[in-house]
Amino acid sequence: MLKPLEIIINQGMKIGIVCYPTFGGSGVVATELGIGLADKGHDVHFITYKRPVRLTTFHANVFFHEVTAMEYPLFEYAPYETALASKLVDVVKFEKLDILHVHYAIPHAIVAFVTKQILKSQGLNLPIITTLHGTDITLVGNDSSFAPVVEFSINQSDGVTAVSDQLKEETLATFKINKDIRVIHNFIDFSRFRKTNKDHFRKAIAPDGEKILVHTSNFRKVKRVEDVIRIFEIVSKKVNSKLLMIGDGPERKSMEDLCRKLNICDEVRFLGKQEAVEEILAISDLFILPSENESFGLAALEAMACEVPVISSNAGGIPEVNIDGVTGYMCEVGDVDGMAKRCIELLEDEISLAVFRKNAFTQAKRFDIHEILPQYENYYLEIIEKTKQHSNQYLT
Ligand code: GMT
Repeated sequence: MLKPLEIIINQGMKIGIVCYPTFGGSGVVATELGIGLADKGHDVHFITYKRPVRLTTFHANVFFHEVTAMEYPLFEYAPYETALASKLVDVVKFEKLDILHVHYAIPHAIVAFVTKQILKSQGLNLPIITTLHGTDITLVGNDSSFAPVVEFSINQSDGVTAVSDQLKEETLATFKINKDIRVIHNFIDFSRFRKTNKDHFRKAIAPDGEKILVHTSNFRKVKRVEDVIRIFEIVSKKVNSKLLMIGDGPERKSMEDLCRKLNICDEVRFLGKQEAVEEILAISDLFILPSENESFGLAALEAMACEVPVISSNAGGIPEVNIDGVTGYMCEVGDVDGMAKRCIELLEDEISLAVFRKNAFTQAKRFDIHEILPQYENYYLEIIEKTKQHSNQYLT
């Protein structure tokens, strides 16, 4: 089944990608990666329960296979994992995939392992790669209801990547891992995320020349959205400003209530989920990310690519993206006063703000998709080759 490497290199790879199709960072990274690989001539097959939200345009090399788990009165929850594994077996065999890349360990890594075992019983050897994104290791993955499966399935993957050095270290500290973990940082597509002139839009949001602060997230506890509001409340007393809140999630309602209580509703706009985040970033002056934990902070990188400096916590992998005193500022988690003070400092000093804007862009360039994509391609080839050698060992 495994083709010679020269043929794969010449013809392009046939890659299966499994991810969450939602607005979450892991799904966004997986989708952008797949599109980027398809642009380079590989065939990319997305296998998931819904068309990924960022997969908006037609691409000749991109295929989407929808997974549907059959409903049956006996099932309180439709068994998605079983349906996904069955779909994967079918797609791998029919489309002759060279490799399967799953994003977010739960439940995708164990489903990939099961798929591999089924194919093995039919004489096929499928290389599988798992990319760890963050909460699949930290908040969720280390919970005792998931941990044994997460550890086992990571160890059973032929290749494992993490989106930051810090996430790799955290994985090694949390689980007994006998696999080498390759760090391949998240990336950004500058053809989409760049500063464009949206002055008309800026005038609509901030007609009196107010500064614009912005936050994007899934509004979960881990994002500490309340800190964003409290930071803004302090800032708005000193600097004429507006706050744009992008995204949706469990904390949104209570945050809207908090804005009412603080009497800042006229200054804060909740925009909900947005497809064209880059248009809002293009008119923003500062990005706020006070997260409790963040393996990387893709939202911060998207802001920096649009020349928006970041005021953040120093949690997890954020320091690998935001450089304190250069591309923005970092404070301890929960240091609302500290973050507000840094916001005011920058917003009141046009010259520094302009320098930080340029620095943010320069730092974002390090994560240009064109730099990171070849790292994935090379890693795929390395794992395909290793898997082949491994199966030859058993055949001889
Ligand atoms: O936020 C999550 O619960 C999971 C995940 C997601 O799908 O949004 O986010 C993680 O993956 C992103 C992409 O690799 C990273 O940029 C985020 O930092 C990371 N979130 C956390 O670690 C909380």
